[in-house]
Amino acid sequence: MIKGFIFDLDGVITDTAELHYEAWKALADEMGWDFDYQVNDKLRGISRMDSIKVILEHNNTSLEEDRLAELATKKNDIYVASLENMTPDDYLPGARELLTHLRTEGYNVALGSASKNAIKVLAQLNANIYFDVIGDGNSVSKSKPAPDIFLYGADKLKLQPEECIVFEDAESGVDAAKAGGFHSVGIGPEERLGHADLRFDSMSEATLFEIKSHFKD
Ligand code: B16
Ligand code: MG
Repeated sequence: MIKGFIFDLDGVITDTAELHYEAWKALADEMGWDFDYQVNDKLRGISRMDSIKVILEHNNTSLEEDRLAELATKKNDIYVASLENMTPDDYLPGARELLTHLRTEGYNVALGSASKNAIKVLAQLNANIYFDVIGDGNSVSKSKPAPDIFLYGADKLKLQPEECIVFEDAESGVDAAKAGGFHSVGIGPEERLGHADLRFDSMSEATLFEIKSHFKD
């Protein structure tokens, strides 16, 4: 029986991919690195330090770990400054409706994000009220596709993985959900999320009615 939901943040509740893109792009331009939307898409769901390594690999470059951390911090400063403009109008269409419905129906809800800025994003959206548990980039050390962040959420909700549905927009996120024994809902295209148990092109299609009928709750 489904008792809980665990939501990824970026790409499911709100679309920060563009803000991440702009911040990485500013850093890349300064460093003379090639960086485009295709590379940005590979960074979905993966940690900040793993992201900068993907960008360097794309540029056939390598740097010392300390320098990498310094540059990742620089990118983060740009990203965090851009979050100041985020408001409660910046939910992805359908996300707030689903979260509200889950609250009124009494489901347990956790956040399972790789972002170390999740608390800030939730505050900008005024979204804390929808979550019983916050799991973010500071909660576990192994990032997606390891299942740790979702196992953390389920444990705090006092639920078994098979009692929870994970919502994800990243390939690595659905991999993580599967590795942990969770049900999965993918938000995005078939090419990226065809391996999810259920997939919607966007959150506006992900109604509780659709979800319940699929998972026969
Ligand atoms: P930060 P999610 C992820 O969040 C993003 O999808 C990913 O692009 C980003 O690199 C990662 O958070 C780390 O973010 O630099 O803010 O710690 O999709 O897992 O909610
Ligand atoms: Mg995401």
